[in-house]
Amino acid sequence: MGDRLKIGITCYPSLGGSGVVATELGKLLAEKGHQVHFITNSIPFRLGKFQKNIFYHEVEVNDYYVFRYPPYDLSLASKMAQVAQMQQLDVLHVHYAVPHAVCAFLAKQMVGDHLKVVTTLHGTDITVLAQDESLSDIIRLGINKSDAVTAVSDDLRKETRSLLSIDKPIDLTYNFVDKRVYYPRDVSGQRPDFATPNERILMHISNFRPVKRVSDVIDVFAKVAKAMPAKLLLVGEGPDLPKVQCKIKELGLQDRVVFLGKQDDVAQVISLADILLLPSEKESFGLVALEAMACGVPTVGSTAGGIPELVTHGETGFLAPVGDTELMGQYCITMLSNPSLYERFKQACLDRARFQFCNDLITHEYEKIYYRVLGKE
Ligand code: GMT
Repeated sequence: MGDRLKIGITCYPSLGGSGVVATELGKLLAEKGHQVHFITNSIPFRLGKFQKNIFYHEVEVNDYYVFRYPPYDLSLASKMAQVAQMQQLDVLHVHYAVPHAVCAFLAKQMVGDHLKVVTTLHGTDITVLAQDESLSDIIRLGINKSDAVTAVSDDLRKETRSLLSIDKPIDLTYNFVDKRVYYPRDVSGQRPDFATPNERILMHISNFRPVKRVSDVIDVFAKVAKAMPAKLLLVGEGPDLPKVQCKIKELGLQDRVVFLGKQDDVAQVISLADILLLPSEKESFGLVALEAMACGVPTVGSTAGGIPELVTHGETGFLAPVGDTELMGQYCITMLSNPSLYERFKQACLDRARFQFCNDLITHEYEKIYYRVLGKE
């Protein structure tokens, strides 16, 4: 164990927790001396500045006129095989089963069995797509043909086994945050732009898809705003945004809610908040709650999916059943009206993020998996 490896990483490179985790992992592996080759259709948005040991190979789709639909999956599989051969990759680590695990399997068929495939399941690839019968067999194939499969929570592991009848062992490898980036930032210069000293700030960050239940965020906030001076900062954009805007207007909360749109420097933005709201219908992990936790911000949210594995109810936040906005609102009020309780939660957040979900720990877990599939334990 300890050899420098050549690792190919494929993920969805645009916004989304799986893309963030895959990119951050690649950067950390490169820092540890491994050679990392991103094989994606555009530069991963968090890749940032030039860094030694990191390479990017763009997947270009052949839009030949006979194709009704350009075959992205075949282009990706071919590119994976080409890069694996040219760069002599040891491992292809793909994030998201569809289509990445299947493309990696095809690449392995072209390159040979010495190329090992590790698939990380992130959530919607299983919780939504695997329920579609037209896709479940191919998702199962991708998983079964991977040399190792990891899931970002135990809940997702269980769901994968039951939905797809998978017997193969699945490693539990939680998501992580880089502690050099996620820590309580000094926001004393920015906070006055959003709230007066006596106002509390609640925040929600997501892609505003229905699964995030942003409408519940507004209901929770409305309850809190009745009890104390408060502001709600909404970060991100997505399909439910217009609906949410209407609801805010209907409830007469326009002066209390600020839309920040998409933001890159999440650690700085999250540090403005007193509480993060995450009332999702489904959430295999909830990376944003970890980002908040690492900045010392407790979460109030739902008990959906893997959230309870991340947020310890009564210690680093409070969780209620999906849709119970009354209880979530009450939890926020309890926390915000009791400064010593709030301080305890804040400290527990910092400790839990640092010790349980630290970048060093989780990067090492992935390295162990790579060495295991390569027989280099
Ligand atoms: O939640 C999303 O809408 C994005 C999605 C993704 O593919 O990036 O997030 C999934 O993966 C994240 C990283 O592992 C998890 O933190 C999210 O909980 C998971 N989303 C769902 O399960 C709905």
